[in-house]
Amino acid sequence: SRITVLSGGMGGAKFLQGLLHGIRTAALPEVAPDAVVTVVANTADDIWVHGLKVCPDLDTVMYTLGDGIDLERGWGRREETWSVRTELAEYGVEPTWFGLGDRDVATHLVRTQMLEAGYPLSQVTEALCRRWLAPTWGASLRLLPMTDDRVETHVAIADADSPSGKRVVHFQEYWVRLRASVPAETVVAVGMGESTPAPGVLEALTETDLVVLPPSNPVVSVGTILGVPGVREALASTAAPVVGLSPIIGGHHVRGMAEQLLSSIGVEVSARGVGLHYGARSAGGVLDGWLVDTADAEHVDELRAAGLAAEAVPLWMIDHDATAAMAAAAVRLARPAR
Ligand code: GDP
Ligand code: FO1
Ligand code: CA
Repeated sequence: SRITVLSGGMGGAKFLQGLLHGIRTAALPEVAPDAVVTVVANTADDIWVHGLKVCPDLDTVMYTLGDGIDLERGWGRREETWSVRTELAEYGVEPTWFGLGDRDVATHLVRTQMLEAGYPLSQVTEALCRRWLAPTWGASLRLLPMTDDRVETHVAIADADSPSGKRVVHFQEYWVRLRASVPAETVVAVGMGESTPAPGVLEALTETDLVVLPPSNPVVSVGTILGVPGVREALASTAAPVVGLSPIIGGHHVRGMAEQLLSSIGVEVSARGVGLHYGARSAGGVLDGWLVDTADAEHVDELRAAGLAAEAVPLWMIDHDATAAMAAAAVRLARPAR
């Protein structure tokens, strides 16, 4: 079996942990233990800081599945030290609000050196994953950036001092410095229109047995992957079923800033709103099936009426078994009722 997952950072990584656990423990109906999982990760969170290219979602997936993640923070390395960050702050070098751990800096140095030597991001990622994923997962797990081109999410916020009344900040500043505490007037992925899918991405969508949209941020994680020219068309045409899981439970995100971003693009902050936003493939959208939490069971009929196979199951990723059960529900939803 081949399964392709479109992922952001923490939410996608947590889902992947459960999916891989489910595969390994044969907890997924009719999914062979030697199934191959391909992750297509969002790269629009990427930021150049202190001359280094930082790829938060790629690194969160890589560190999480390579068991190097700091589980508390949900990003960066565990057993981290912050000497470089402190020294940079001593020099008064901005941005001081974006913390780079010492161990994490090594990843960015390797990535930046390879990029500057001319290697595309997909080959850089493959090289980093030889350390982080290959020993544990071998050929059963592949991590691909959505594109090798530079795409960055930027957010327009109100700014009384600006003639236009607005100011644009990088997504990382909006989230890390501002904690999404002000409305996102406009969310734009700079460079998206000129980007092309990274090598292997379209094949991962069309030559697979199942595509999963995990409970990642629908706007700045899954939305940006869908925004890469060619991706939506591949999803519309793939023979594989496409199933998603709601990152919104009971009208709220579990963590992060999906509420603010969904509101800024005019999508209702609910399991129903996100499901209808992705839309049924039969109606020009990208989904065949959509899982909502039991708290949102009342939406199931409406989602079905919109052409989606829909079920309400527990969607709290409290541990690997719970997440594996979510993955099993997605697999079951993808299979036409026998
Ligand atoms: P990020 O790039 O680090 O923000 O991570 P993702 O975009 O992959 O995932 C963020 C999303 O994960 C948020 O919108 C959360 O609501 C969602 N999320 C986190 N934990 C859970 C969970 O246990 N269950 C569900 N359904 N969603 C979750
Ligand atoms: N998140 C924070 O809240 N504060 C930080 O200082 C911070 C630094 C950082 C450095 C590298 C990296 O890969 C991620 C980092 N993040 C930090 C998390 C990052 O903003 C998120 O992982 C995603 O970009 C949000 O989707
Ligand atoms: Ca992210």
